[in-house]
Amino acid sequence: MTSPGEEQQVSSGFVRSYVITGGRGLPEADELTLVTLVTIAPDREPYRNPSPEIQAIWDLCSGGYLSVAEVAGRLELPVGVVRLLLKDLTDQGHLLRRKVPPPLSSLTRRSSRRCCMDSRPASAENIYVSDAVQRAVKILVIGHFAVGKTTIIGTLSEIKPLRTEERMTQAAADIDDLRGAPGKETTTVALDFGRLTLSDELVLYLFGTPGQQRFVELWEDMARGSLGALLLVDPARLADTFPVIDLVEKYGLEYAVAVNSFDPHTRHEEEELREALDLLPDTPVVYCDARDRDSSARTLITLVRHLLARAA
Ligand SMILES: Nc1nc2c(ncn2[C@@H]2O[C@H](COP(=O)(O)OP(=O)(O)OP(=O)(O)O)[C@@H](O)[C@H]2O)c(=O)[nH]1
Ligand SMILES: [Mg+2]
Repeated sequence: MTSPGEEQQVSSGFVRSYVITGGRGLPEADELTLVTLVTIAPDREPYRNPSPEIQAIWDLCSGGYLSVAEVAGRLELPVGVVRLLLKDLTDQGHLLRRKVPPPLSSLTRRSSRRCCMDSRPASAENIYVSDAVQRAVKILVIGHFAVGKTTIIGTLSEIKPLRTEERMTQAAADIDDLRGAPGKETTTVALDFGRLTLSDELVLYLFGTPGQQRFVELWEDMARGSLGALLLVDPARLADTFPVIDLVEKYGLEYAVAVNSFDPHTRHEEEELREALDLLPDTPVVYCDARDRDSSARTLITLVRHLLARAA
């Protein structure tokens, strides 16, 4: 707390966001979701005297389509700030966007069959989504602390996994250390994410979402518009998964359970695990090694098939 007359300190990130946005309120997430694909329209003339951030977005987005989250991750800017700057570019007619994510039923069975197995790591030179891709969807990779979320995203992603920051209000202030910024009403949480092209037309973004109850506000944002979730479980720490399942069910997410066994000696039988986690009979359970690409790909295919079956 600051005493009267004492100057408030704020974090450099907070100041930076404020300066870049000119203190304007950030746009609603619905306007430009994390997975909206954007590019600079080919016929547009570059700005005169752009800010460094607009220039950086212009340069990055002139090469092809990228998701909003990728723009934020690559430029190391908070996603809210990037949304605001992209909205400005849209209002001025500089930006093209791909469609909003499709309803689940429009995903083809072909997509699920070809999922992962066809995808090749993007070359170092080509960071952009293929021109043929019309749609991007979001899948959450969820689980308790240190269960392998970042690992499985890194294993599956065709691009080097990225990080972006999401804002949260003070819900977590008593846990997160806000002493450097008294009076600050928001805190940020880092999300790591990767990309996987599922078919010629469809790209999937995997977002690692922390499972602690204090991130509930983040969940509201992340669950909206997501296709479903991969729930990572360490069988040696089953109790840590209960609150995560509560969150998944609270937000009505379809999910598959991926058992990421750290200790090969702690092998729970599937029935035992289902009972312990109180799973519905049709919730898929897959044993996987988050470090192994084939194993992780099989797990993701199981989830996508489950989502398709649910949507049918
Ligand atoms: N033995 C083993 N180690 C793993 C496996 N998956 C992940 N790890 C390791 O476990 C540690 C935690 O994995 P992360 O991927 O960082 O877990 P996380 O869920 O992203 O962790 P937080 O984001 O901190 O909650 C890392 O050191 C990984 O290398 C696995 O299947 N087996
Ligand atoms: Mg992580």
